[in-house]
Amino acid sequence: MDQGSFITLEGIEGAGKTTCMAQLRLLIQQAGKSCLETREPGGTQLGEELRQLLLGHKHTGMSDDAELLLMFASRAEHLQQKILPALGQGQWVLCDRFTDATYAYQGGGRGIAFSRILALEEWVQKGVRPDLTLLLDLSVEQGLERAGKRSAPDRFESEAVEFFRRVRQSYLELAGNEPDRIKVIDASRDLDEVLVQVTIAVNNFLQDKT
Ligand code: T5A
Repeated sequence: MDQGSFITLEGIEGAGKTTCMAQLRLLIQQAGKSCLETREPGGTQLGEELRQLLLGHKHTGMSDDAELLLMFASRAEHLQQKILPALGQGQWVLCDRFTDATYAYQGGGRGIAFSRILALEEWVQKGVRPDLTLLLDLSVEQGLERAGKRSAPDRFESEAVEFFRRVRQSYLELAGNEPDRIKVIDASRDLDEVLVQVTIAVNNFLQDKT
């Protein structure tokens, strides 16, 4: 049986992850692979309920540690119920955000020590990490403008611009540390050009796999 791969999309708000997911799925399917499309926080019934708590405005003053632990609670369930079974069956898993988002938002954005996040990552993921991550990078101003046109701000989108600058910076540092896994896509371009970059990165990955 073909071995599946785990691909994630990352970036600040409005970077175009949802828009690029469709292209990603198309490329993987055209390569003859069966795939599972999912997202974090969420992806399972429990995860989607946690997502509502995390993104909604009911718990605006939630502590940073509670937020971090809820992200990993959602991830633990997601791995056990969906991601690991799919990979085990040779499926390709395409996930809108994963643990890089935790380093960027809870680490860079909120200021939680990376060592704490690493401890949770090791505990919950037991070595499972994405094989390829596409980081859609653009300025905070452009991202928030795009996100603002799409819908009313959620709990994260209500943060100050400085928060997102730290998130973006953290993402770029993660990419700098792992250039083989994390491919930076210039998401400030027109959609057509962004999709070309996504296609090149995915095709290179598919070629390396075979
Ligand atoms: N979070 C998540 C954490 O804090 N820690 C974690 O561990 C995890 C997993 C999740 C939130 O949770 C946080 C981060 C997030 O704040 P989300 O809904 O997954 O929320 O993430 P968002 O970033 O809010 O998702 P968005 O839908 O806002 O952004 P996307 O998906 O990146 O952007 P998209 O594709 O919806 O595009 C936004 C708009 O821009 C247009 C689209 O048509 C759309 O209208 N657009 C473009 N316009 C012009 N040119 C382009 N190239 C365009 N690309 C897209």
